[in-house]
Amino acid sequence: MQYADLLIENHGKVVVIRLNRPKAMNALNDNMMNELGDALYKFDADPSVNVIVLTGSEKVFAAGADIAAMANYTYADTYPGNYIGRNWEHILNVRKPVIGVVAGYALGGGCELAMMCDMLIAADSAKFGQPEIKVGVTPGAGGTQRLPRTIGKYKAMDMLLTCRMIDAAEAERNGLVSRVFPADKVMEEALAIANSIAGMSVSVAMAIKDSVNRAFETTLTEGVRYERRYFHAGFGTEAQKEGMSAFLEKRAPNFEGK
Ligand code: DAK
Repeated sequence: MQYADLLIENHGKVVVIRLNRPKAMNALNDNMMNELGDALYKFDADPSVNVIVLTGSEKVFAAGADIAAMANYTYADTYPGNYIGRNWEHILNVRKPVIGVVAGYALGGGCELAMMCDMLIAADSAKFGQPEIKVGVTPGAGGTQRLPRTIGKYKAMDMLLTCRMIDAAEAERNGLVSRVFPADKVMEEALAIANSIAGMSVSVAMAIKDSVNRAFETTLTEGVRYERRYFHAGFGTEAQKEGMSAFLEKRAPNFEGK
């Protein structure tokens, strides 16, 4: 599978998608976002893939939306043209786990894309920021919504209004990333984590992802009801029979195809 702005690597049941526009700091443009949507949908539908890793290079995850591409956009190009909405948010439709791995800069739209992943792992070189105000716009892909829900209102306001970047350690302290590794080890560690998830039942992983995401869209009572339906339905699956039998028989479970 060949893309102009992405690199694809297969690691067993894990596929790695790398954003790849090195000359423009992986700035996100229409072609890259169209390709990303295409790749994500293909791997989500591919039974040989259980987990998707989204990353950039060692230097940059993505330095935001492509400023050169959008500098001359008009209101008509963006609102009727559905800029962002038309191709940036395919990732939100992916049902398998998507792990974001950030090394170097994740700025503006790059930080927003990272926040659309299900889990974030960072290299100690990572820097997160929402500097849109400096180029005269508000964030347009969830920066004012996902950031405060993740790190809290006051930290988010600080980042959004002052353009201050936070490093990996601060991002971990504030719950934006779950784990930080030295830059030269981050992909190895991230692949180990992704492979451990890929060894579980893909359908259970998908149900957990769906339930956690539900928590951000509904009340606690409704969210727990939603979770409970998956839990009850789980007793009709091969994954539950295999997982619990394996525990009782003191052997490793085999969730292949379950
Ligand atoms: N877009 C286009 N090109 C970029 C870029 C970007 N976001 N970021 C970097 N580049 C390009 C640079 O122009 C430079 O190109 P050449 O001059 O070599 O041709 C090359 O990448 C290397 O960049 P630097 O020379 O600047 O490299 P440094 O290491 O010195 O600095 C940096 C790295 C990441 C700190 C710096 O490049 C930087 O500050 N970049 C801009 C970061 C930024 O402001 N990001 C936010 C972009 S605004 C909307 C919805 C969403 C959005 C907007 C509207 N609507 C619904 C309407 C989202 C907006 C954004 O994301």
